[in-house]
Amino acid sequence: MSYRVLTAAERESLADPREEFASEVLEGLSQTPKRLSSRWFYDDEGSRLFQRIMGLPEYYVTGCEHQVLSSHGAEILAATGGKPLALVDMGAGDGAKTMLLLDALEAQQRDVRYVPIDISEGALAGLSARLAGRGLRLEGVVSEYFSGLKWLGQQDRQAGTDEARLVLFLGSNIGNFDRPRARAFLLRLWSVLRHGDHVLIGFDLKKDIELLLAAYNDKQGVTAAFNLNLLHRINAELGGHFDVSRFRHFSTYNVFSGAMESYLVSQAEQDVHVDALHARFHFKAWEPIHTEYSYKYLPADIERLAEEAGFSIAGHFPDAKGYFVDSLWRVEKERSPA
Ligand code: AVJ
Repeated sequence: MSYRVLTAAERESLADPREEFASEVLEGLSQTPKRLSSRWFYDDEGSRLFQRIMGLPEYYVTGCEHQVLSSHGAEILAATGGKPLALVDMGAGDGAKTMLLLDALEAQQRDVRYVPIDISEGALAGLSARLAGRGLRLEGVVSEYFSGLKWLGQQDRQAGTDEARLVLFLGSNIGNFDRPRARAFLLRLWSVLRHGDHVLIGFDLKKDIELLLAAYNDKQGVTAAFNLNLLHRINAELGGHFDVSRFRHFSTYNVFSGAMESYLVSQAEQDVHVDALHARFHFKAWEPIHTEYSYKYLPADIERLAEEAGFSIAGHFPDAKGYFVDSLWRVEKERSPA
């Protein structure tokens, strides 16, 4: 018998994102109930649609966080100490919110290195173009979040730097995880950070259900287009034959789990072939595909999550209406996570 161990480079070259999309679509549409993960929303068109969502009058999330960072940005940064800072951005998007923190940093004259991490090289190129001319040390990393963070850790150990780190996970992106997944994600974050580092996490709070329903069912139908774009993406990338007009967006609040849940509902009985998967999927009339969770939090939920993942809370920064909070957590290494 002989065997061969693949090198890291060989393994890397085999991890094809399109194949991952294909296998997740095959798996998700073969199950009952059918599901597709919200992580596939963000192709070029999906990212454009999400930019439009952030500008919608009903989608309060972005405006609230904008207000928090412009009024408390300086306070948040000051709470992370006085050492040179590595500002690590997971999911920077167009960088508009980061810009608010960078403005505050400039005023504090603190030495800063801005490290956005994104799997899309295009996204990082756009970001660095927008931030050019700010006289900022920008060192973007094209990778998955945790590979990027590990790389940063290695780099620090080799160079012996003693920067404080502030990791940003803004915009309620954590809401896409259910509680166990959120906990696992935060524990992983804790494990790659050092004692005394900080994370700033955006949580959307529980609130009047009418406001939630309006935010995920906007009048202009942008959120519907964003959700339906998943089917266009399957058509474009996997040779799918979805007639998108025969599906509708449906988003509702689950009072038991505390999450907005989004679905694509087949409005008729139909079969859909996806060429690249060599598979045909049957839809009963009014059968749903689950596509997204957006979990909403109580302040007490946030505190418990921090505790369970090994962080202490350095500050809660809510918007004026109390719809949203950016929560600043400090990594505690001397006590083990609960
Ligand atoms: C980007 C995950 C924060 O859940 O509110 C917006 C995505 N979906 N409208 C959210 C989204 C529908 C958004 N996050």
